[in-house]
Amino acid sequence: MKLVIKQKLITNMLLGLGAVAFLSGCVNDQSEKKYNDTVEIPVNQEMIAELTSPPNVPTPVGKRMAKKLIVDLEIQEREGEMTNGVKYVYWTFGGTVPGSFIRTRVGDEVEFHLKNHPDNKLPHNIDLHAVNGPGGGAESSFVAPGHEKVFSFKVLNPGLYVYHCATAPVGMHIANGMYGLILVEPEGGLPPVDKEYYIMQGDFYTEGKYGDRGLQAFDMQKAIDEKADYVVFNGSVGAMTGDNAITAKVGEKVRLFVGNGGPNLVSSFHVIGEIFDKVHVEGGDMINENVQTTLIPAGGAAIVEFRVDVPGTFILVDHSIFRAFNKGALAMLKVEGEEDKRIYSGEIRDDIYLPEGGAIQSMPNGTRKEPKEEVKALSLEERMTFGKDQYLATCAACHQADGKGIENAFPPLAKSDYLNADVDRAIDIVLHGKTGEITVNGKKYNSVMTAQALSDEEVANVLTYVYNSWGNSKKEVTPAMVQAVRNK
Ligand code: HEC
Ligand SMILES: [Cu+2]
Repeated sequence: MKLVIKQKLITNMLLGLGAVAFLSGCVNDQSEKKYNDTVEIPVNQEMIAELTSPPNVPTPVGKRMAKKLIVDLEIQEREGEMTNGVKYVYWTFGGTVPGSFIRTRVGDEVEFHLKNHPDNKLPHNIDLHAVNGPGGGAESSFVAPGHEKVFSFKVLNPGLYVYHCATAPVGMHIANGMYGLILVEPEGGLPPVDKEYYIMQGDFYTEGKYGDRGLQAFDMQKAIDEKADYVVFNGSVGAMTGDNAITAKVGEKVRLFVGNGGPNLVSSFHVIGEIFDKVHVEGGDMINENVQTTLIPAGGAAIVEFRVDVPGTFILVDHSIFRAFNKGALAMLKVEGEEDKRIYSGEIRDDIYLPEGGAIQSMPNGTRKEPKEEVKALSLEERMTFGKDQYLATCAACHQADGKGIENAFPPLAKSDYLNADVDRAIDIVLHGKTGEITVNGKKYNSVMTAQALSDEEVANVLTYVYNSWGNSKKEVTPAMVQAVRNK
């Protein structure tokens, strides 16, 4: 729209028409009318904006009047987990990737407070695609660590917009997670639905390959070459799978606010087993219906809506499918409720198909295998092998693959006097977690370890591995010992 106006301005000037003619709308243009209307919307009261972390979104604006909306957003540079055992230093708007969701309505006057946490190392700023102004706010918001910048803007155009950091090197700031969404609802709000969620895709570039353990640095060359190691929803592999899946009940209308932070890749957003009843194409006014896959450009967004008809787990993917199954671009929507065999039958029959005249034989029903029994370690060696896998999958993210921990955050398990002093206490920590001050090898730690949901067998394996590695006291922990502590 900005472009349209500029073009028109030039045309008007060429024709020698004045600004009066321009504003009175000598050309019959809908969007022009809308623009003039929204800029005139009065604001009276002040209100602190509700900001939410993904996958949640703030309360809909509903029928509220336009207001002066105070947005308080803090930039935090912080270490997070890209996937099991892989750490990454994310730069964030509000502590999460994507950043806090901002919800406004047309006519709001946003007073934006951008704070750069004093512990951060770099200056940042923000470019909001919902802003009509130079740099989308970037020029007014450049802020050093330990400082706060304030600027304000009138929200003119309804739609779903990306915001991102635009500090040089811009690509690097975006690649480290500095993006999020700001929604501008029309007057009266979007039509109500049952569930709303916030999802944003991003591509990441690490020195190591996908899954290489430890703290991974950003790789500028791979980013320039657009060779992503990770393509994920909401900042990490599995951020929205398993227990973190989003949910709905059969019959509910679901609305997804989907963004793409890039920095490089375009998303072919698709939900396996669902059809989008409605898509607000590119986050704008145009609504397409009955869509299978919608394209979301880097630095763009879409609002997709669908009613969930049957129960099950629906997989959200970037349909550039290697990204989904090999780079992390996979999320889950779990739907509970009554089946409807008219819509989906489930498996009816498993027939053996023999072409060329062979008879079609029926396989007996109910041949599905039971879930596998837990494999039990039969020797110390096996316990060590299973234990190492368990350790890398569940403990190494914090205590590190070499057991040395991270100073001031995660105590070492290697040559740990605390660990070696008391086996039952170590078992108890793994079963129930630990918080409060402890001293390990002369250094104080005061943090939180969450309880690990492991079976007796798994706890025995992992602790046996820990006790028999890195100069520790070589004890074997058995499932019986774990059970005894569990029953205490
Ligand atoms: C999310 C991070 C995290 C994970 C995952 C984690 N721990 Fe911990 N662990 C901690 C923290 C933090 C402490 C210190 C808690 C405190 O300050 O009270 C700790 C303390 C311990 C201690 C006692 C202190 C020491 O160094 O001897 C043991 C033993 C331990 N963890 C074992 C494990 C094992 C085994 C696993 C995997 C099954 C595991 N932890 C997974 C964060 C974690
Ligand atoms: Cu930045």
